[in-house]
Amino acid sequence: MRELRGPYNANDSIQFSESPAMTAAAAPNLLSDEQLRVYRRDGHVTVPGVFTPAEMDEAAADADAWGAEFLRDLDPARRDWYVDGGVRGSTALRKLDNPVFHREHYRRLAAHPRLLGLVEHLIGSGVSVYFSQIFCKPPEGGGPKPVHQDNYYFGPNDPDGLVTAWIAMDEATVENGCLFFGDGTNRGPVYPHIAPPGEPYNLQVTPEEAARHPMTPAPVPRGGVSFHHGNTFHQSAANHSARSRRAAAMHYVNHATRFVSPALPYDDTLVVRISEPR
Ligand SMILES: O=C(O)CCC(=O)C(=O)O
Repeated sequence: MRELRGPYNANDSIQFSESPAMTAAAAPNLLSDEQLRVYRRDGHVTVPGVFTPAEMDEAAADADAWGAEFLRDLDPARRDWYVDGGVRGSTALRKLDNPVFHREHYRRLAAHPRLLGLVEHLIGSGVSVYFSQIFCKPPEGGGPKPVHQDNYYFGPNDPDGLVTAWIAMDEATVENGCLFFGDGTNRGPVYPHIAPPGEPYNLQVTPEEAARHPMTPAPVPRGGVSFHHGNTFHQSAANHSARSRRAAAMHYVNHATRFVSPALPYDDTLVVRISEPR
């Protein structure tokens, strides 16, 4: 899959400048001991209030504007990858790839000190966003994402060197398709994945393996961030509500971690360096 080149240049240093909307929330820069314990035990932890409602308004507006442009210019050969097949009566995007590379707004979000502190607490200081995605999960049919492990998709050399920060731009509930996690699967192996015919992007663990692991819902308030380990089983249901469930997933790695055996092609020239080791 060819990527559009974005505006990011690896020599750019990311300067975080606070816009008026980026000042209000409390600053949970570090996880508490309890949050860290939960992450290590369950493979995921939810931190509310990382971003303000105004920050989420700006991020969602940027995603919507980019999405409209992207859909207008979308090559028909790539529609299956990006258009949500579950939504009837209109054309809605399922996802957008690499917002951190392509969009200045998401680059600033990825480097925001309130988020960065939490990420570095989990994987160490000095991090990059190797890949990022906006999951649109549109109302009235936004499709499900079956049970999978990010480390199968990414194949990192160090399974603990990657964490996904999933930012809730809308409140994510069971009704509109929040994530569900297999608690403790972070401490198990990465399992083989399969993809349905014609859906190479839809890698998932086998139904037999999925059935062995109970999945628990993890609702996230708007502006909260759900962090998950790359081995943790997760999935989301379809959105049959009237509300959208937009989320930005940023896949951070520390600087010792590379995607060495990825299941899909990831272009490492699109990696965005966010911070230096201290
Ligand atoms: O947002 C979703 O529904 C799927 C998210 C996901 O799979 C991820 O962030 O790794």
